Amino acid sequence: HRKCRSHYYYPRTNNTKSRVQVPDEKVPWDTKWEEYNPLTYTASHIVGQPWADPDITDSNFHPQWNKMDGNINRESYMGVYQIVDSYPLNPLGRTGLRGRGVLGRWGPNHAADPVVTRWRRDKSDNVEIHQNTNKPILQFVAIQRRDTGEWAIPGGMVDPGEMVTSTLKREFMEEALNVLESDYAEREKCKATIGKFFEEGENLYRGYVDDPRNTDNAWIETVAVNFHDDSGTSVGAFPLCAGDDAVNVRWVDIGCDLSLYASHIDIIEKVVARHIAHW
Ligand code: RP5
Ligand code: MG
Ligand code: MG
Repeated sequence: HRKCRSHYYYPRTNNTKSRVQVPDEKVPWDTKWEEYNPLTYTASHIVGQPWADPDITDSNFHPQWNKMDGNINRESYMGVYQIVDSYPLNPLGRTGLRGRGVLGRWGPNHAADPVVTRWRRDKSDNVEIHQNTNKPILQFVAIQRRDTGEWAIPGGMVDPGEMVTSTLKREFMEEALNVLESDYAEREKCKATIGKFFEEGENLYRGYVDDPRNTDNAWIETVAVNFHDDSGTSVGAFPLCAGDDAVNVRWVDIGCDLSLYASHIDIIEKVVARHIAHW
């Protein structure tokens, strides 16, 4: 089985060269660490982007922390986050990097993760049972990320003012069905079928994602929702095609040995429990 993971996901570091390595015991802010003095880094390519905040010191920037700020959601599902010297603090603790890194928003950056599942079936269309656990094998639509090459849930950021339910559908269609490159007729046909399928979802998780892009002052939170095709005749029978920031897409058998991006495996573990499937 997977090595036991602390149920408390400490922010991980990604490009280690620019991050201070934070030992687990020093992650929580209330653990004293006088010498902690990480780099402050905000990627140049995000400055001025419509989806990015200005710098904290910008005189025109008056963010409303811990609430809806116009059509930007600056509330955290983890509770009220602290503001120290005008900077919002990552609710999980130290990440080894200050600033925004590659994230657009100071504080929470809201994402949505559609977990589309079906049962694995054999040639005679019977649901396959795993011999070790005697439980049915669940599959989910996974994409391979362009940035890290890791397999992941086809999630994406919630646009300002966008409903999470729309983000879930939009990101799935962009990354797993490549609608951005389909013609108008195909896109409308896809929206009709998918629209119906995405009407009924089950909330799996709302909260912090242990994403390698997280920093001390900017982090990703998500709403993960399961859309299950029990008969396998709806989206389960759709031709998948990777698009946008996904370079590959496929139905992946779910099991505890899966290695997935960020803390996605923990979201997948919740969908297993929901369907009493093999793990
Ligand atoms: C993860 O990053 C979220 O769980 C979601 O899957 C994804 C959103 O970021 P992009 O896919 O837009 O990079 O933390
Ligand atoms: Mg996307
Ligand atoms: Mg994405």
